[in-house]
Amino acid sequence: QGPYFPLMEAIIEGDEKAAQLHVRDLIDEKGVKPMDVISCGIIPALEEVGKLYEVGEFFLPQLLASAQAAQVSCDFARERMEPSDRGENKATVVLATVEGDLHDLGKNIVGTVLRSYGYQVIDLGRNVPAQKILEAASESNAHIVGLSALMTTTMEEMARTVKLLKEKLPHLPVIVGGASVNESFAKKIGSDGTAPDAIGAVRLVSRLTE
Ligand code: B1M
Repeated sequence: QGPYFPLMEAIIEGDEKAAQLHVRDLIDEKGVKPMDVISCGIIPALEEVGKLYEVGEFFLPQLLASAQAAQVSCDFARERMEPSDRGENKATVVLATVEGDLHDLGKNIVGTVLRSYGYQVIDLGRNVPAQKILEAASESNAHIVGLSALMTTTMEEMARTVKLLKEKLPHLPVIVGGASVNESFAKKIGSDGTAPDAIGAVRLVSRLTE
């Protein structure tokens, strides 16, 4: 039980409307910070959904419904966020989930938190070809690129994307993330680092763009 329980339950059940109502209640009525709603309510609910899927209790349609409820909840929380540092000239970050990968909930959370810290985020979406990421990074004069991938197959695509970016824009920092990305993989593929979560991503971006 606890204040986040109804929201988590709504996300796990894939009930978009109820999830949105609970997020509103937590933020507008109970005064909970939007960031806390994401890290203590939405992310743990998604972790639970992931476990249910892995043990075969949940199937794809339920996963999709939960993902949708989580996204709607996240969007609502983002609307309520106060940028902590708007006005400061913080770096431009190009974000993308690599080609072949449709998982974007984690990337979206990373984008939300970066924006709330005052970074300018150009989110290219999911299933984004390496060439398109390269073009966007160079046209926007990005200070850093962040790539996300969740599947074994798309981790290979992530490696190819990092390689292309490093060949064409050698001075541009590239960071990577996603459930199965770790420090040694990040290093092996020639990226500038990884972070296990959104706050870690903000710290890394801050360190690499100062
Ligand atoms: Co799929 N899926 N999925 N899925 N899905 C996984 C990844 C899987 C591990 C589940 C499993 O089978 N155990 C498995 C991959 C296995 C593998 O390759 N090793 C899998 C599979 C197989 C598939 C399909 C192939 C299923 C099918 O069709 N048979 C299919 C693939 C489609 C495709 O991509 N081509 C598929 C589809 C889907 C849905 C569409 C239903 C949905 C995604 C919806 C969406 O994203 N819009 C979905 C979901 C929800 C999951 C699980 C259950 C949860 C992922 C998630 O959103 N987690 C996942 C199982 C799991 O991870 N336990 C699974 C919550 C999210 C907040 O965490 O993304 O890790 P995460 O992001 C974190 C950190 O990793 C980090 O910060 C975030 C916030 O804390 N982070 C970064 C992420 N990006 C970062 C970037 C950074 C820094 C940090 O710097 C740039």
